[in-house]
Amino acid sequence: MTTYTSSWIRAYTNIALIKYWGKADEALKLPKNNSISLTLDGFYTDTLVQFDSRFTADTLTIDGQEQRGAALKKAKIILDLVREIADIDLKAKITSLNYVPTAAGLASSASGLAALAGAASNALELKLSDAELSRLARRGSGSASRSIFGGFVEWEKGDSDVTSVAKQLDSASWDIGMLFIILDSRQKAVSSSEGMSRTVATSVFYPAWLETIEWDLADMRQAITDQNIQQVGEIAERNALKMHGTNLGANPPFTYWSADSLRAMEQVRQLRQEGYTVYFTMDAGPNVKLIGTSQELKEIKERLSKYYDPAQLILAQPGPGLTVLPE
Ligand code: 2P0
Repeated sequence: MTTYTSSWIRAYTNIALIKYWGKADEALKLPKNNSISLTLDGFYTDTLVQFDSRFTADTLTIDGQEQRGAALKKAKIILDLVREIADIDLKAKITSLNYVPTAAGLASSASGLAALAGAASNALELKLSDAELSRLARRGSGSASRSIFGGFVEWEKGDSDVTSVAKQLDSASWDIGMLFIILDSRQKAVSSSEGMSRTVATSVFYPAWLETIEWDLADMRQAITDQNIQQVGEIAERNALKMHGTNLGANPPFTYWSADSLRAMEQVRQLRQEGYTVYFTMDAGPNVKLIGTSQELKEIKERLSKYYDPAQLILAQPGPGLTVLPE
């Protein structure tokens, strides 16, 4: 009988300030462009992986629910890779808990696949470096490569499985936070994978996205070095709008925006007119995420509470990278 002792591993979610939008290699999940994100403390996934010769199949339980289909298939990508590295063929039991506020509808794939990469590697005592863990997490979900690290993180697109990894840019130990406006928790009509592949294949605006991405990346790196929240916010907002613009140029065109998203964006512009240094970003869904200092975001949360339920407004601070939980 072969058993390994394993620990619970925690990974926090991240939000991109410069978006990952488009794959150069679908199977390896190599992106078309570098992306820059902020790892947050508010939302995370805890995962335990156990390999045991008594198991007859790989199993995955998320929040007590046994998963089959797409979630299990993604998890098996990571399991197969660690089995190959360790040169074993034991089956695994994955137990995962998502700490995302109820009905928040936030993608858990970044924290989920990063925690799985960490936990699977921990279970087999692989002693992978952070770069190797980032590479492993990437194979599950592109954005998960960034959740291995805390603070500001850049995922280098690279040109091979080995070189496409994330690294920390800055620990974000200065005053920057996010306020999530949760507008809809339903499953999105166009998944991010489908959205990005349709955009790469058909959008007349996609070449412009690639032509201008290096400027956004360089400007964002500088803004982070300068700890300039206004610059970080301005660049993140324009990059998000540009990403969403590429979707409108796809065939058939699509958008992740709802009427409520537009209203929230307008509220942010109004707050700026009143003197707040606040900006927004959006991902593959209708929720709007505000970027600002913790004090201003606290005031803004208060101000917006006349339009939204308390559960729709969630504050988050910069968070750490992959963490081994105590026994
Ligand atoms: C990002 N998004 O940079 C971008 C911006 C959504 C919008 O990464 O296909 O779940 O598993 O690599 O990582 C969401 O995509 O996609 C995402 P796959 P993933 O955060």
